[in-house]
Amino acid sequence: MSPFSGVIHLQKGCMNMKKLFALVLALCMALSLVACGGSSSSDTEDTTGDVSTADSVEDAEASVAADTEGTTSDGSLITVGFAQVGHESDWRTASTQSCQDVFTEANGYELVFVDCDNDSATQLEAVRGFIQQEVDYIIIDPIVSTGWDTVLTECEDAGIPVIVIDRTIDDSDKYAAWVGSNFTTEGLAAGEWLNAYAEAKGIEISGILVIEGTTGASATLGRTEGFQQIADSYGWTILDSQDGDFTQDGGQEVMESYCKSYEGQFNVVICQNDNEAFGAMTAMTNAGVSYGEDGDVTLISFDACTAGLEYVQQGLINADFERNPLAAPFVAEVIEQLEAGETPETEIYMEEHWFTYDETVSSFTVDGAEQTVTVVTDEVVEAQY
Ligand code: GZL
Repeated sequence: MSPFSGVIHLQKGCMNMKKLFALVLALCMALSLVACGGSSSSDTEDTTGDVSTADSVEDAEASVAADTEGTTSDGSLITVGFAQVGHESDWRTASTQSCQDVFTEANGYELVFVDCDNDSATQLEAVRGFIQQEVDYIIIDPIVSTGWDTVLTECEDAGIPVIVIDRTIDDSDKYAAWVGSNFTTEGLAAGEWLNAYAEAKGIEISGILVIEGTTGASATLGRTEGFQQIADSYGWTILDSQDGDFTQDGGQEVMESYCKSYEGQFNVVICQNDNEAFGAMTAMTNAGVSYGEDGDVTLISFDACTAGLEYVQQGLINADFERNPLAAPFVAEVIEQLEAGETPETEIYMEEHWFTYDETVSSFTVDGAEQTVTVVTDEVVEAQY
């Protein structure tokens, strides 16, 4: 049943035209009842096919300020449209699951989910579809960081608040809040850990190969920029940096090419997510290249999904830099604030950790800030997303 049949839900700051019209209608009816000396009906009347109205001005105003968790003041479900990047990695699966676990009917939500299959045109189409459906809120994890201002303006005109998670939108600020972490910091941390590790192990870094994430994704841009800064500061040579699209096949394909083109020239491989690292491990094994704690190549990854941490624990991935995918509870908090007429923080940062297989490097600094390292144990793997 459509959440709109028979109800108006009024949220300050996020009223679309249909709801605005209904509120005006309700207020006019209430005022006309008062003006005629008539009494407001004791219960709401369904005045048109698809809305019921408040009994009085006070009721109409009260419902705007209603502070409800997961449902609007009149108990209707809050509809949330989620345009997800795709299904390219373990991290993405956990991100999707987080939203599906939080935005349930039992919690007062109706989730309209679209897997955009890593296609930007599909993602823009999904957001426009949410506008047509007049959802209450839109969540976007943007595949790429540009090309957003036009559709976000359409959301704003429709009175539908947008909440961005994980990756960033860099060409528009027409959204209520962003929930995530700093990709550049992740790249800086990977570089500074590598320097501390190489010094502790007496490794002379000969050549570095990078398998990047999806071109244009802020995750790729930030991790690349951060690590490049450190490489430049220590005079390291990055032999090549190619797009592995955050997938296992992509990582394997790029690494197979690297093993041919740079045989014997590299002793560090940076994969911008775990699934790329899994593919790179297959390619290096097939090419007879050893990696990890006892290998010729130091292998660094990002995301720190459960499977990635299992390889860290085995010493096959030397270090894994986490990105927390469980953003949905933070988004629910933002929605509650908006429902209550409050203004959420525009940037909400999630905690993340750096993992390794042993205590060779127990701590290091990034821009002077002390960083701690978590050694992967069974308990750490068990607790991961
Ligand atoms: C990072 C996220 C990236 C992950 C990949 O926050 O956007 O996208 O690193 C995923 O696993 O594909």
